[in-house]
Amino acid sequence: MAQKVIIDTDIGTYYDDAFAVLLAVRSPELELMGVTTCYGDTDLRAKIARKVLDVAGRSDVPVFKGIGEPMKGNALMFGFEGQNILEQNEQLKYSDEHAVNFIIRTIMENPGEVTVVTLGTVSNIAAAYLLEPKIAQNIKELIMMAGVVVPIVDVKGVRRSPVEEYNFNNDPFAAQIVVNSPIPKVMVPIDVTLRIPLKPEQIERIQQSKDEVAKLVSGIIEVWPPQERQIYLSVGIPTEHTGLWLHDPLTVAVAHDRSFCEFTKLHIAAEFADTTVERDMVIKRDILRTLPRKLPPNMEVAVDVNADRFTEHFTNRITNHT
Ligand SMILES: [Ca+2]
Repeated sequence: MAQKVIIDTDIGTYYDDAFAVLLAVRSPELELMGVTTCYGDTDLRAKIARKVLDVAGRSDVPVFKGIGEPMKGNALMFGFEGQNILEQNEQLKYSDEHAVNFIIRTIMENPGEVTVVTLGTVSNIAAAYLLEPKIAQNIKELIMMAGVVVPIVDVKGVRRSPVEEYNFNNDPFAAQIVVNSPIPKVMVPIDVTLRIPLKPEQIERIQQSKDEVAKLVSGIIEVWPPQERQIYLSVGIPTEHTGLWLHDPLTVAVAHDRSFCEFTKLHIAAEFADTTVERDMVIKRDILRTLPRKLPPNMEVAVDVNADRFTEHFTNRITNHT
């Protein structure tokens, strides 16, 4: 039987959420029950998700708008926000039900069966847990693309991954609620997902495919690299490290096949720790870190990935090539 899954996403901030939703609809191992949106303009995100699902021939999968504002502070916005996905003045209708309500209702109606995959902030799942703590006993598991466990430093000593991870830090108090909750958790951190860029040959196969889903992915690939370069420049990461990383698709895939990654059980604390921000040479005290502790494990954490196997799996599914 296919694994029931809800995808909670900040689709539009980055290219790979759309890739992840498309991989999910191309995975017969998954039953996509709904897509919920988080972070910033969640109405726009719901429209992008609706469009992506419609193009993929999955108008039957409902989309729900969720929480855009973090519990404290403001949402930072950047990204391509639907370029080459949405057309001007397009009318796109999604569900009237709130994302948080949908998440609670779906978990409680299907006890032990629903996996929630978060690909952005964990604002919606934190709110769902506060409103109905019993979701912790009724969810199958929560799989989060979030956190950094072992920051990557390359042979030249240049740090290739941030120590502050974007999804948790865009709503850090929600992240603390979720990490400290009894919800069964799996974390796929960015130091693992930065090991899986699409290879040039795989990008070419997607771009040459006549498949509708592959064409949509190609359209996104067309607009993304120049923007990614801008983002890297703005945060002080060397631009030679830009790539088409598959952060969110990998997180979706482990919902049905854990063997794409190597997992270990760890205790991960979500704490505001003094952090040196190298580009500014300042110490910041408001960065949420995900720090391993010598305590009883509170989650499963991906520590490695079979990059060749996963990038091939993604390319084959997107081009409908089995
Ligand atoms: Ca995302």
